[in-house]
Amino acid sequence: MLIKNAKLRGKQGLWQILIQNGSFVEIAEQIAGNEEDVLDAGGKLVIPPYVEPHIHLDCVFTAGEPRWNESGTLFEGIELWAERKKMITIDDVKKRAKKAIQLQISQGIQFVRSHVDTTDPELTALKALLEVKKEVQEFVDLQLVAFPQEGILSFPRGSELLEQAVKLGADVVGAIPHYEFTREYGVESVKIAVALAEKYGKLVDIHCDEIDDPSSRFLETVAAEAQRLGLKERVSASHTTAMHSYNNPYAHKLFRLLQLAAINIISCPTENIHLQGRFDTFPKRRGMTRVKELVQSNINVAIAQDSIMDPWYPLGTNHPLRELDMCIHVCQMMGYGEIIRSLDLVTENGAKALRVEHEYGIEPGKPANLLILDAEDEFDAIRNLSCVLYSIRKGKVILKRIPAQTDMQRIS
Ligand code: 17E
Ligand code: FE2
Repeated sequence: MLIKNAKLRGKQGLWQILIQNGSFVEIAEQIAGNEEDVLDAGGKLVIPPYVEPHIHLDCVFTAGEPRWNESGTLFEGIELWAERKKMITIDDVKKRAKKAIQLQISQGIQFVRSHVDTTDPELTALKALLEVKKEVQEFVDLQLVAFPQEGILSFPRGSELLEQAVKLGADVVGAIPHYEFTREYGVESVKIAVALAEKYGKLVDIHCDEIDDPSSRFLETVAAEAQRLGLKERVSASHTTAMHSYNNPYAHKLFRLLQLAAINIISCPTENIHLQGRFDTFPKRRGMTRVKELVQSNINVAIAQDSIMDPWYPLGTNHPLRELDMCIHVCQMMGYGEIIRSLDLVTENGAKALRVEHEYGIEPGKPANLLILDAEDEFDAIRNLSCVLYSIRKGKVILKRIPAQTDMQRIS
């Protein structure tokens, strides 16, 4: 296949992209021959697929079951999920997760990391999602995080279940230190998760400091463990919303450690603008991590949806540009260059966090995964929340969209 008239990020003019046997072969302004299988991008922006680095596929489409979260807090969400969790079956989880993955495909997402609750003696959700992972691999790469929603040390057999989940096939080990009964349990839980990942050669992704408590400082523990063991990008910290409430001198000190440790931060803009600040009167904190300052400090930040209609968040379309839109507004990343560069947060930075860079990017030799957006450039895409016209995976068109047409009279 030859894609013609493609705009590429950071490059002037229009480009041609040659794909053979599912891989990129050549990217040049003019490529001779190949007149048969031609796709005209029409001057639109071609980018690598979107990455969804943090979603809870076991919980999707359960909002309102058994009740809606009326307080809008993380804590009511966890209580409601504990009730809904008692009713899950393999079939129930698979159906809901596949519906969400279909939605992700429709948005141009091809790489997904999902957390899966392991605080269930049967590990039903994990067993279901391990099946789903195989069944959808033609369309998305799915990583699974063993995520102890109700704690490692604060839930009966929490640690044992976590290890069992890794043995069953989870790719990543999680923890939730800010939710453990005590600060000491929190610190210990991070150490357990990192040690487990080390033992089995897995990645780490910690739900970290998702609370408006300025004394929730588990990110320093995560980063210090990563630094001590030299794990770097193999470790991610998700949410880190307490950072919004840290005093600036402490944040300054923490940033040095984050730079040294070189871990990833995953922020969930719509989720946390909704869940945080719920115990404030006025002024209300925004409760998002410091994305702008992290990016300025060269720390890898990716942004994520987190929830689709679950006990924590009632909405969710998994449109990466909607998440990005929320992020650049809340974090005031609205300089022209900031807007242009921010597309990295839903593409390359996510690929780095998921450790899939070797198969990611429009470069000769890599799998031919790409999107054609209905946009001229990044600015246009972000301003208009542009849709995906084509999603191509390993050289195969897996999505083609014709945008809705509007007929209206012209003003003079
Ligand atoms: N679990 C959690 O601890 N935090 C969240 N934001 C979600 C699930 C969605
Ligand atoms: Fe989460």
